[in-house]
Amino acid sequence: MTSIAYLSLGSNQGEPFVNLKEAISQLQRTEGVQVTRVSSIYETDPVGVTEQNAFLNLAAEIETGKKPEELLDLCQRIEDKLGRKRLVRWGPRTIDLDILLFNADMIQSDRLTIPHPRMHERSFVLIPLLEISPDVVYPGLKKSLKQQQQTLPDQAGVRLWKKNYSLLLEELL
Ligand code: GSY
Repeated sequence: MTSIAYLSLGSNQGEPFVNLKEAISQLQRTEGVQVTRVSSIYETDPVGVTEQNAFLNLAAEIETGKKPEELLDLCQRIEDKLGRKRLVRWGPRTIDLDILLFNADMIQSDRLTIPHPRMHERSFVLIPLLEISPDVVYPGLKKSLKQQQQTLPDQAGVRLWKKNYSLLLEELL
């Protein structure tokens, strides 16, 4: 069965643009994964530990035959390959791949909580996500994600970094 999943990618160490590009490319090259949409790239103020470099963030939609835990394994393998060290919680990172949504499933296991438990509080996640899928549904939330995003106080911390640039097509649109 094919599932649709949404991922949030972020980087603020090394060469963030190169890291995002490489992560998308590795997803695309994985059997059983098709990257179907990639948002613009946004420069975003750090959330959590605020004394660190700004991030580059984007959202991606994939179609996959993998199960959620297999997708998590893949995301962690890509993070490891790109040199991510899990040192400081909320701290700087070479690359982060978070699973936001998996179909309209609600999943709670030792390793995985889907929908991502903090995604609806973060403009650096919601702005790119709503760009590629304006009507996407967050199961269990009473309002739309668009309405939710408009209430967030951190919107000014999310700025388009490369307008109309598609990492999926690797070209200007
Ligand atoms: O949760 C992902 C890593 N992360 C980020 C991020 O990707 N972007 C911004 N702006 N702040 C962040 N804080 C953490 S932790």
